[in-house]
Amino acid sequence: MRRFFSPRQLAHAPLQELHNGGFTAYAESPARAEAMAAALDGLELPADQGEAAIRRVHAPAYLDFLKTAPAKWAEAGRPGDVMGYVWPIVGRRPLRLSRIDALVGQYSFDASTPLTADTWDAAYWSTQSALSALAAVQGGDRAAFALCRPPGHHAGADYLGGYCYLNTAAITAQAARDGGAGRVAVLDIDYHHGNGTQDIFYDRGDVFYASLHADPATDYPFYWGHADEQGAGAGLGANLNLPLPQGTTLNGFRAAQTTALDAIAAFGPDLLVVSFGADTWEGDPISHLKLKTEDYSILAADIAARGWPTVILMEGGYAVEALGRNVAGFLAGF
Ligand code: OKP
Ligand code: ZN
Repeated sequence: MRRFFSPRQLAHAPLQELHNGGFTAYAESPARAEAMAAALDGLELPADQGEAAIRRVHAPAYLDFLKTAPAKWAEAGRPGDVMGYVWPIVGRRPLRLSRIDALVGQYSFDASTPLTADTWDAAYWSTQSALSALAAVQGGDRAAFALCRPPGHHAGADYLGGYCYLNTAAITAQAARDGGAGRVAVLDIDYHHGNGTQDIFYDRGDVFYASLHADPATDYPFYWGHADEQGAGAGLGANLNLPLPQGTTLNGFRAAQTTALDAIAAFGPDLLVVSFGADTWEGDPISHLKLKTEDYSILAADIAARGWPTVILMEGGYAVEALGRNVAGFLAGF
C-alpha cells in the first residue's frame, strides 16, 4: 500500500494547550509524526495539488483567518500562540469584526487548538498527503494511506478545534465526489467523535458518515457524537453515531465497527475514507478505550474484507512510543 507524508507537516508545534483547566504540553506533537514515519517504510512525498480541493470544503474567510491570524496576534502584542478565549455562543450575527481576539473566537470551538506561524503550511501539506493517497486509489490502487498530521476530523467548514484546522477526511471525500465517485462513505474509528466531518456532510445524502467513539456524555467533544444525530434533510439517515463506554475492548469495538460497515454496505459506496486514530489504544494518555496493538490488524482486515476502494487517513493517537507499531499493525492487517 502506498503511503504519503511530507516533512513540512512537522513544523507545526504549539507550545501548550488548555487541558482540563490547566496548561499542559501540546499532545499533538511533531514527535507523533516522527514516530509513525520511523515505523513505516516507503513513505512518499505528496504532490502539490494546490488549494482547489480545500476550497471545496472550507469557507474562504476561514482560510484567510488561518493564514493571517498569527501575524495579527503578534501585532496585537499577544504572547504565545493564537488561542481563543471569547466565543459567540449567543449567535453568529454577521458582524464584521477585525480584532484578532474576536476572529479567533468566531473561527474556533475550543482552547486546545493553538494556531502558530507554521500551522497553515503543515495543515496544507497534511491535506496534500490525503489527496495524493486519494489519487493513488483513483488510479486503481486497492487502498492507500496518508500520514495526516495535524489531524482533521474536528475541523468544520469555518472553524478549528480538537487539534484540527483543515478537515482532511472531508476534503478527500469531496474530492472523490468531484472526481466522479457517486457515493462516498467516511468510517471514523478515532477515539473521538469527528464532529467537523459530521457537520460538513450533515444535510447531504451523497456522503455517509459513520463514527465509533467514546460516548460524548463522558468524553470530548461533548456536544456532538450522540446516537440521535442521524443527519438532516437529504442527509437524514446518512449519519451514524455509535458511542462506546469507556473501557471498551476489542469485542465491543469490533461489533460496533461491523454495525457501521453493514450500514455503509447498505448505502453502497464507490469509495471509503477511513479516519483512523490509534488513540483507542489501552495506553493512550488522553483516552479510555482498551484496544491492544494486535487488535488493529483484526479491525483493519474486517474493513478490507468489504472490498471497497479505501483511503486511510491518520487522525489521533498520543502514546508516541506505541504509535508506530499500532499504525503499522493496522496497515499490515488491511
Ligand atoms: C483530537 B483527535 C479533554 C481535552 C481534549 C482535545 C482532544 C482532541 C482529540 N479534556 N483535548 O480526535 O484525536
Ligand atoms: Zn482522537
